[in-house]
Amino acid sequence: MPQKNTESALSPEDAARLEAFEAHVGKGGYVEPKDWMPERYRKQLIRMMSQHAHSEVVGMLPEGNWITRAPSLRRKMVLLAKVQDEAGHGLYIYCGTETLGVDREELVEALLAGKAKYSSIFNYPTLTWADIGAIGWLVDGAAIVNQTMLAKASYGPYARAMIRICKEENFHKRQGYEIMATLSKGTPAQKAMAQDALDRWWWPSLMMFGPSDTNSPNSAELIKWGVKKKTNDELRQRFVDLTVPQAEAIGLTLPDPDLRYDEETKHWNFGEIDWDEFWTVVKGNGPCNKERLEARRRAHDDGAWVRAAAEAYAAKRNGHNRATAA
Ligand code: FAQ
Repeated sequence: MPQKNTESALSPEDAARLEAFEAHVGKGGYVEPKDWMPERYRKQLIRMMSQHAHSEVVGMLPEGNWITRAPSLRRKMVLLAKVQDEAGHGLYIYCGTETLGVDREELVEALLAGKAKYSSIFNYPTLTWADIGAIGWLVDGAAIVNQTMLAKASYGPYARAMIRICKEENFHKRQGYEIMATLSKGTPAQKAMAQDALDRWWWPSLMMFGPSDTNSPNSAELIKWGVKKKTNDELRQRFVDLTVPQAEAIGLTLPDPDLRYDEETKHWNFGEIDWDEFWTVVKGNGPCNKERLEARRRAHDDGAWVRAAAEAYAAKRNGHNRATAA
């Protein structure tokens, strides 16, 4: 797979800076917003962090669907809190992205125009209550595996955001696993509902980790610069290894006839991922892509008055502060 270009035609001064930068991140050093960084590093981070922020925000939609239909008050409160957490993660990561000199409005416009990517996983429908359990267990579970690595990323604001976010994702994962465990111990119909949700969410969850290493154009550069510490396939494998015993513990079966434990490698081998499905979803043609973007656009329009009010309030406060300082 061809790698993306790094820096082209550098001045001798920038070449020396690049060398020092690479030595610094190579030793595990952090990069802060005001530090010198290669333009390409900045662009890569803006790409990755904005996609991540969009994912958190779009990711509220599949679960948000079930807030009014949660089966008890307790479940409703927990789900509400989780969905609100995802909004917070999105805002937190947008703030982190802004430290790289990009405007949040620009990023949001790209999302609403359908030009920006967000995680493929959020383009699948939530058909039953068990899907809420499957999302918490698998989607948040996958996010934790990925984000625990990103908590050591070389860009300081991103790494710090991940530390806080991972703590909340752990709670999300537990609430999802608990829903699945409860359903699995319930009536045959409840258990069947949990199994059906697992059958539908398993493969899309594996796709969250991105294309296989041989087809991942960004990985080599991100690893060289310490943004990613592990490859897509390494993280996917870790997720499978962690999840197989969890499924067994609650009596559910992962929908993969090729799943086998390899005594030598101490890893679970798994079947082939349907990459055609992955790219179809990434390119905007998954089951819910259009619905998700329409919902985001509607929410953005409906929230226009809040943004206008916040700006008017900030302008008033600024005027007041200037007047009291004079
Ligand atoms: N979906 O070269 P690579 C969450 C794109 S948060 C869509 O391997 P890279 C919490 C990729 O962007 C979930 N597109 O890319 C939650 C690239 O396109 P580009 C989000 C994908 O960056 C839970 C192209 O394919 N997490 O779940 C996907 O090295 C519940 C080639 O790929 C993050 O964003 C995909 N799955 O690795 C919220 C974590 N995979 O930009 C609500 C941060 C790849 O060149 C409810 N991001 N692509 O046009 C990452 O770790 C990485 O960016 C990867 C992709 C691993 C996603």
